[in-house]
Amino acid sequence: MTAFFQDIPKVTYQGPDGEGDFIYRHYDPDALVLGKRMEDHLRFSVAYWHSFAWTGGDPFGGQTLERPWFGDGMAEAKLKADVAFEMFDILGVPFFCFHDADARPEGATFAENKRNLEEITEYFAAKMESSKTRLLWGTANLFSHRRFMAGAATNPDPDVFAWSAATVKTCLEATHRLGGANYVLWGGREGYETLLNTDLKREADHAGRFLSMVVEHKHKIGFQGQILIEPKPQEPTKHQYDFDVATVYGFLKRYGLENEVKLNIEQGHALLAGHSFEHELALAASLGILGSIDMNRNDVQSGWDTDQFPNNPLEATLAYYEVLKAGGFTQGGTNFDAHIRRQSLDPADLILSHVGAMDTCARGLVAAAALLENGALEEARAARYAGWDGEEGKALLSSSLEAIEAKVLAENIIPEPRSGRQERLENLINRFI
Ligand code: XLS
Ligand code: NI
Ligand code: NI
Repeated sequence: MTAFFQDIPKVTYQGPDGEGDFIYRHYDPDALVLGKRMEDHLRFSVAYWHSFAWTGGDPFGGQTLERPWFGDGMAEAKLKADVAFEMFDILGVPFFCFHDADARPEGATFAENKRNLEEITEYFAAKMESSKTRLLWGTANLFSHRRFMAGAATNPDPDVFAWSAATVKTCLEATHRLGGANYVLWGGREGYETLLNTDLKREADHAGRFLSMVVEHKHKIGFQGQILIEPKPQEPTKHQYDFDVATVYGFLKRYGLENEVKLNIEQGHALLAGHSFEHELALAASLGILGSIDMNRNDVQSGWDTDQFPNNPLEATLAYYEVLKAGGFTQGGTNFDAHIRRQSLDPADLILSHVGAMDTCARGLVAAAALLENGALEEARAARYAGWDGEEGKALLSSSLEAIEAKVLAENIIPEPRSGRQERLENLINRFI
């Protein structure tokens, strides 16, 4: 045991009337929701980067957090892993996620990075033997180092493409070694700062080829996890190519990858794209590409990805309603790609941020399940389209403009507008929160 979380007890479910801070009031892993354990529905995951690698910096000031594992060496990387697995155990979370750069020291060469990653991967593997926590997904950080400032797969310099492809190979293999359920690609610098120096067609073709190579390698090594793209519209680049669900679907179709790649959808990114989270989830589900979620919210007043822990049960309800309606997670899960605030210095803050978020999501899941079981929302939706279920409605879709014109004239069709009943449905949702 390290000394970092000393005096912090293991967090367990005590129910809504339990006493104290370090308890779950709603997250009861074994409780059955729609016949499935809550833990198996939500599949919570801790994000290694925000919880253990973030220093508290923002654009106006540097480090505020001081951690005994901050440093460049392998010893620090291992201490970080020790503390991380202690936190997974305190929280009882079933999963974690990491980027190569969060977990291993940065080397001077690619070979050194590869060796460092392999060493830390073995260290993780040893820890996982005595931990219940599994790997939800691994990923490569192809955006922080200055070599990636003009992109990774879409960089104008073939050497950066090569470095990036080689790096993704090592990260996919590390994920495979650790039994990861998914592999994520978030295109942190895949976009542009100015169109004036950018060849859109070439960059898209390179990104398409890059992703195809990832899929080819997945099959070559027998990785069974899902390959996931994480959309985001802007930040850090002015325009990011993986803008939103619709854009990524178009990209996957263009390069013939729509049956190979699914999406990891983040609440905050949806808002940056001018959508709601539930819109992005519903659209991905309707396209058959809903893979996993990053459940971190943005502040509505800020124009950037603040990555806060979720604390709004209504938002969580609407999100899990879409997830449940789509059949729930199979390989995906709920990753907290969220970080504590700049002033949250204490080890306890790190634990309590997750506790609150997990309780919020649990409330959302339970409400969503009850809403789905109640059926009134789906009944209302079905009733709204009922005209299409009859023979006449169906015949219309296999008709022609000419035949339809004749029909409208012959039957003197005059459409009668009907209420969308939005307020009734909003009130209905509120009854389940
Ligand atoms: C950044 C992204 C990032 C990905 C993983 O905004 O959310 O954290 O989830 O690279
Ligand atoms: Ni994000
Ligand atoms: Ni994310």
